[in-house]
Amino acid sequence: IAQDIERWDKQANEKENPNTKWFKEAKFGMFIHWGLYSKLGGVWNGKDYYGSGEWLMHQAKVPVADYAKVAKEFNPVKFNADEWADLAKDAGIKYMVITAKHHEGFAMYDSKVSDFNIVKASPYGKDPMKALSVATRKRGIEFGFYYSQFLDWHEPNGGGNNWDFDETKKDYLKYYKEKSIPQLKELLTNYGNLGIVWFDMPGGLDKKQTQELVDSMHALQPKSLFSSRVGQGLGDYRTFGDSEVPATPISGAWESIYTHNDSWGYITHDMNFKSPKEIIQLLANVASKGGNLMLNVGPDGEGNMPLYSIKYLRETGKWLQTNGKSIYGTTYGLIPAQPWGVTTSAPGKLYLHVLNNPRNGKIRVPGVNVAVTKVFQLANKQPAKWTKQGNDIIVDMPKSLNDHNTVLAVQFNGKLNDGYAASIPQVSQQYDFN
Ligand code: H79
Repeated sequence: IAQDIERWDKQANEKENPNTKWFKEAKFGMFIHWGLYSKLGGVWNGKDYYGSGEWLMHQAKVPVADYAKVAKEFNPVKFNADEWADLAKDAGIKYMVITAKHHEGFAMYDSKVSDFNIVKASPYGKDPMKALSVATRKRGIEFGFYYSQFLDWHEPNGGGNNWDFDETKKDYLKYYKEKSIPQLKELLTNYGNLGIVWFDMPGGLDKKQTQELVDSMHALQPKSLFSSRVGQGLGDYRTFGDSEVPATPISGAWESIYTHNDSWGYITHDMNFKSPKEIIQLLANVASKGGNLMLNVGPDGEGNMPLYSIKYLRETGKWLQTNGKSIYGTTYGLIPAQPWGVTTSAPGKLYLHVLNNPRNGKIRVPGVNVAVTKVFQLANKQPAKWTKQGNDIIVDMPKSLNDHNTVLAVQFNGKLNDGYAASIPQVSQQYDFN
């Protein structure tokens, strides 16, 4: 990991990959896990499994033949590409990545490579990915696919299934050659420009073979961004571990991934959805480190988004409508996290994300060694009172606080020193927080 961070930092400093520009500005993505597991909802033979719904086949050690029968009942008649794309748009999402095939091996699109797909093996008989790619792009949202390139529990030579198949007898290269690579080619050929191909869980290939895979895919779409989980230190941007935010700011293109409740794939009995406040604060926290948040939602087997996801994402979008300037197109905050919250920055602007409201109505911002011209509440442009004490500014919190995150914009002339480089300490405050 240390090596990985070093490499990514070096790459970011050396030469900016121009293809990552849109991605770095986007800040907020939607991840969608949708497959046969969505129909099962974390239940097999009447037994509830908690954790990650898309791992059900593995958790319950379901024989391939039994699992394949689920396809015959998979009929997401409620799926409406425009509704999903509208939700993403309303939520302030800038890119969407959906599972074309997860570890279960089922293709959620029209694949000629394997019959184990939604068009051939399911009563639905249509390609939802076609409709979704069109609806998403129509709204100015970048579209991309998740594809499990190594783990495939359906295939005798795919990685990960050790209950039906003997892992030691597998020919992984055969699996890559006959399913993984041809399916990836279909995805990169038949669905227009893909903003992202989200590889996950590498395995079975050495560095040279991984490079060949990347090159052959980039030959089809040079501008498409590949996640670092393609393996062997390759990929166009860095994806952190599942539900991980780095401790310190990181330059370059990177992403944190979280899921809305506790599972990626739909689970009937998981109601632990993050509130709008939690989503907004997570987004601010990730942006304050310089990265993107891709938040996952898990629609059910009929094609319905969970009602909590619809409600909470829309509310997140409302906050972004008036506070989006403090997120989109920003880079990491120039001072470290403070007791009241975190910061993001843009040229001439420091955005204060006040996540904890101080009881005395004042916040202290250290390390502002520039000429401040104005401090105002971003959402309504109301000026805020402030005073300077050395390099600190003390800002009076406005009367109308936002329940989720009150953003104050500090406007200044000149260049604010990078507080991280100058190692400005996190200041302690004498008062407590609501
Ligand atoms: O697609 C999501 C996960 O299914 C996938 N990556 C994200 C984006 C992923 N693949 N492998 N892993 C994550 C790591 C494996 C975690 C596990 Fe478990 C721990 C497998 C079994 C124990 C989590 C908990 C899944 C089942 C129980």
